[in-house]
Amino acid sequence: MSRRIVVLTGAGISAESGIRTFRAADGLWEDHRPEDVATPEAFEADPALVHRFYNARRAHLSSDGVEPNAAHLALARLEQEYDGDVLIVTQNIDDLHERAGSRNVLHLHGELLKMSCTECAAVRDAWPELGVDSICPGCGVSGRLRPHVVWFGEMPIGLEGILEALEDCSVFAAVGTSGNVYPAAGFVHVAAAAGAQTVELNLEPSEVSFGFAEVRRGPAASEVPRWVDEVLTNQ
Ligand code: BJW
Repeated sequence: MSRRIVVLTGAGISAESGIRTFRAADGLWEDHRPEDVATPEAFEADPALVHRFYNARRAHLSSDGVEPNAAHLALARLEQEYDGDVLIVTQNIDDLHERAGSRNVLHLHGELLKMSCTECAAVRDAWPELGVDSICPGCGVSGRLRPHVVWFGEMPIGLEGILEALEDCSVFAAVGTSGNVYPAAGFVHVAAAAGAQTVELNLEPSEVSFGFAEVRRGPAASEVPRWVDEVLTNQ
């Protein structure tokens, strides 16, 4: 088996950086019903609302005080110091792993700082504000730009490569994800079936905790550095 660690991250890893999770009582979707903003149908029905939601999140991500926390930094250190491969598969659309120094990062659900064009399919860095009249700089068509994110019913990004990595990893860790959303929630089963050690790091039990050989409870900014230290010490 390869010396490969796959780390799946979710909204919980960015909570201590000041980015709200989705499903907490005070979460992002407290103010917005998921079906109002996180489906292609919602975007078609009310693109202005969906653009406002993502424009606000983009502005927040770029605001002072939103920085990688100790969990992001520890995963970057893991990639630098582990004698093997480290792949971060994040469901998060923020760029905090990259800002922490991680290089091998796949954004399963897209990236907030990118936009795509439904006319010409080009993906580019997003402007701070997108709107219903925005014009694609590639094809020149108006009203076809959208946030480069994966909504319910859409195909996650990079799934084939992720499944290959899961089928050939020695360790699988999931950090700060509730296990509500597939296919990510099923990754632990793929890794476990392939013989990987599995560990969940989360403040609370997730919907798929039962699938992990080990669970560690606590805030990511404390638990992840502790786990990374152990992995590097025992490698
Ligand atoms: C802390 C912490 C701290 C807090 N420290 N921890 C029935 C069965 C199986 C699948 C389906 C089904 N019915 C429908 C589906 C498919 C559907 C799905 O899963 N639906 C469910 C509702 C059941 N999935 C899809 O449609 C996906 N596509 C798809 O399936 O394509 C077809 C296909 C794929 C593969 C094979 C064949 C076909 C697409 C899903 C797209 C999800 N998109 C979103 C929005 C992205 C853009 C945006 O950000 O706005 O992605 S939804 C939202 O949920 C977002 C997140 O990435 C995702 C996961 O949320 P996450 O990260 O887990 O956050 P929370 O808030 O739920 O949890 C936070 C956790 O952190 C909690 O556990 C806390 O305890 C913890 N925490 N503070 C540590 N300090």
